[in-house]
Amino acid sequence: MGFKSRRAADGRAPSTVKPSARYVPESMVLVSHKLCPRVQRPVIAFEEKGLLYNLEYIDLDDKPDWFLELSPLGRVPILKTDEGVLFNTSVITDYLDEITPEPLHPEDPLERAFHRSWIEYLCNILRDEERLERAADESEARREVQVIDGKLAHVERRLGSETYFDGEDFTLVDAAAAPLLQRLHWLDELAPELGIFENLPRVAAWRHALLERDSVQNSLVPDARARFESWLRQANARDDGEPSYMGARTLPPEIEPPAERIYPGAP
Ligand SMILES: N[C@@H](CCC(=O)N[C@@H](CS)C(=O)NCC(=O)O)C(=O)O
Repeated sequence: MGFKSRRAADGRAPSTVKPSARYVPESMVLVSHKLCPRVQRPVIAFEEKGLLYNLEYIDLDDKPDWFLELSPLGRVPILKTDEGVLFNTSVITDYLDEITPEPLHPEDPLERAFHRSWIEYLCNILRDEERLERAADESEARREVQVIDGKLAHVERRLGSETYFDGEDFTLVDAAAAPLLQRLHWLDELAPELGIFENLPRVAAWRHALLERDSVQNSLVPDARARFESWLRQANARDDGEPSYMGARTLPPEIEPPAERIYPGAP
């Protein structure tokens, strides 16, 4: 562990978001896994606000005893505080948004509730995306894409022609969509024949706007793409030990990043 800033030892790019060096309480530590899409949401919020934060990674294959003691669900992310542990991504992100300046949630309670509804909706699609990662063959992959397409069609109808979910200002809905759209973007590059974004022009444009954003780029470890592809190649991506459809589409690099399992998430 240790104090991590945007210029952290893990090599993430220096942020150009905001110059102010403000801190969340130093005793607060966000605990996660290097490829966890869920932890990206609070990290993106920190980055957007130009805050420095503590981030600690654990190995989900070998969960430390202290983590199992702290985390009732045994899942990341958790936020350690002096007074206890928070253990749900939405709860953690909302709390951090509330205790720091420049809220990324709308002020109006009903608007805020609309945003929270869409955040939950988008987060649940991560589970479909994870199924697509593990699809055995092209027909299974196409079925998963159909499910994702059907769900994102609702988002497509909700999006306007502006840059972000709710106009030109970045909100926590954008922070929630970014990890999902990042992974779908990687999968789209690996398997363009599946046409993941084909029927979703607004979602596709939103994806590009989000992936270009500094805060989103800084929410990934530098070798995230290589780690993701390594995960896709792992035999344990599927129960029968065969590489998944997506895994077979990756080109093994000469030096593999350390193999780490990613565990299917849950809402
Ligand atoms: N609803 C939870 C889901 C968390 C979750 O599924 N985390 C995954 C990593 S992204 C995890 O810890 N999996 C390990 C396991 O289930 O053992 C949240 O949003 O915080």
